[in-house]
Amino acid sequence: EILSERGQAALTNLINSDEIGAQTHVYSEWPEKGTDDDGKKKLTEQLADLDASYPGGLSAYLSKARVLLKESADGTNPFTEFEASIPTGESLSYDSPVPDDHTGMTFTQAEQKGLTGIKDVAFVLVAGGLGERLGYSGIKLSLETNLLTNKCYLEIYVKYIQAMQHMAELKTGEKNIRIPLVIMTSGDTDPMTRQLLKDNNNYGMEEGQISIVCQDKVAALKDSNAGLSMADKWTVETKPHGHGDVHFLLYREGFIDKWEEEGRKHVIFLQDTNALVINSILPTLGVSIEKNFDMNSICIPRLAGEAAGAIARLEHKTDPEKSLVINVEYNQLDPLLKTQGDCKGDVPDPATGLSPYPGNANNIVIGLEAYAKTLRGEDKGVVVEFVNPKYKDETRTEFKKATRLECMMQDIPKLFQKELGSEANIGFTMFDRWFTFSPAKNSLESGIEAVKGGSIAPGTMSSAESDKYIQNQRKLKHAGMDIKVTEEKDLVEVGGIPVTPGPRIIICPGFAITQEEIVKKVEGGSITERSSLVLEGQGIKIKNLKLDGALILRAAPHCEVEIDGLTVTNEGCVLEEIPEGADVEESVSIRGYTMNKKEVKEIVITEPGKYFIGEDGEVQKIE
Ligand code: UGB
Repeated sequence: EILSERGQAALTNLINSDEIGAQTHVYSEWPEKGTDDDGKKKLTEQLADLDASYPGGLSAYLSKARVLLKESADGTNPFTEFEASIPTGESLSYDSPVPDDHTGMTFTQAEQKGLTGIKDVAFVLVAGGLGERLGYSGIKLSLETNLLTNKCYLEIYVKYIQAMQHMAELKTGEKNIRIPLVIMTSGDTDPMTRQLLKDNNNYGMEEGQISIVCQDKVAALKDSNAGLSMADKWTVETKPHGHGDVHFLLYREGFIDKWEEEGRKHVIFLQDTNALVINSILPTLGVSIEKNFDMNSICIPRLAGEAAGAIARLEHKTDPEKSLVINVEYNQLDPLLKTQGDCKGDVPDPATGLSPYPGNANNIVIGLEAYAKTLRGEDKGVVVEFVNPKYKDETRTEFKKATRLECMMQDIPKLFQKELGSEANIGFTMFDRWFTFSPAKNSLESGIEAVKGGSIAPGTMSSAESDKYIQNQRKLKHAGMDIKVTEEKDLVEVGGIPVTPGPRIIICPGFAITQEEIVKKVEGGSITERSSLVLEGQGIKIKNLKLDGALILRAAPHCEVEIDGLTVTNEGCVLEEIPEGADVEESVSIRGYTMNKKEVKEIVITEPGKYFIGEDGEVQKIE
């Protein structure tokens, strides 16, 4: 009678389902009533929570785990029935006028097509990962994407969505278009994510426009019988379940019904630390609309051996109905490829020096209609799980440390296939790497090691920042500016990581999100290599800029600013390496440098109106 009703029920469930006695260490040998009663209550409440948070309850979780752990111990290859081949998909290049073979659309056309669908999208940002590899104890969303604007990842994503809203309003003539954003957090990231939003007034998003769903951790398992791992006598150890939780959470929390009622058509999934990917959203959406894709993954050319999944066509050896296009995770690709074809594994194609398989940036555009149908099916959005125990020895019975079931959001094609059969229309769209992919995932130390080992994609905060600048160099060059684009050979090492010597350019989503806009807003001009430039403001048009130093141009909404011949020469900004062993904050040490803003010309216009700025930088109000 010391236990609550739900605690008692959860305990009874566990005992009744424990046919093989794998959980006796949890419920037997309890001390007498009166001793440790609080512990007993705490444990049974936790069992009840674990029951409630997993579809089918804890007993379903444990019986799935037993099956998967047995397969793992037996060394069962999950791909025995399949043969991987290189899939065909769409391919778009920012500065190529050549249309894609399948859709017949160029990049520009795909982007324009995407614009027709932006009013009806919803965004989902998976941000439950702690970023242990990055060596950062804060949330990854709070990391500054670059030191020129100091804007963090979350702000970049929000500003992008706001810029989309603005475009949608211009396109449709409708007012107050609001695109929803759901952030999936975990126990590790939830309080800090909420705090970040609160401290920044939701970055200007309306009350209720951002929703947070928090994924629960799952029970950790100590052995091949799926025995629960105990942190102490009265606490089950728990571990993260992976980003695959996002699907069932969106379903369970009612977002799917709500979005359907609102007439939305696509759901766009983003990861936490890849600021480049926002460029690819519109053209990918355009391809999804054109090809009526139920799922469309944003891809990049993959480096062999890289820690990015590969999109593959898995051909079922006997039943073509079961063949599908899906991500094969990086740790599974090499063993799979070693069992087929030339058996060489995850190696580069000698012709290109790259993996022949498209790299999965894991940002996905999903069609809501097929998604809703799939989520309402038998599995309710619980994607196929896997288990990856690290065994103590060859006997494959004991683990080095507790394991758990995991799941990945990119595994949803299996559910699409189950619910929609061969009707499931799944594809991918490939972009240039410079345009789409440079996540911050690794610590500076491991990045330096990777560079020493010959990697050109160390995946550090500093390489992510540098790649952002290089991308914007290319965009301004494409718009006709005289500007040097940093090539691989031009990179300079700062803090042990090769980065661009400059110019450092940030084009904020609030200036432009499409190629068409940039081309319309930028004309002529030149920027020297040591320069830094920030452009922010929908109404800015910039002609014949001559920049040798640092310039920040910002204009609030409803400001039209015409700039012609503006000439800026000053000391600018320089990167300064942090001396080894210096006592600096974590957010600084993960980069290995700071930015000294020695002299910066800053033009900020806040009052609505029309303005002109000429050679001397004087702001003249015209209307
Ligand atoms: N995440 C969660 O929200 N919850 C979790 O429980 C775990 C993660 P990682 P990884 O693009 O480079 C993915 O850890 O292992 C969020 C793809 O699987 O960064 O690098 C987390 O916050 C892989 O195919 O993933 O692998 C983050 O936003 C490849 O494409 C996201 O999920 C690779 O990314 C990814 O988490 C890549």
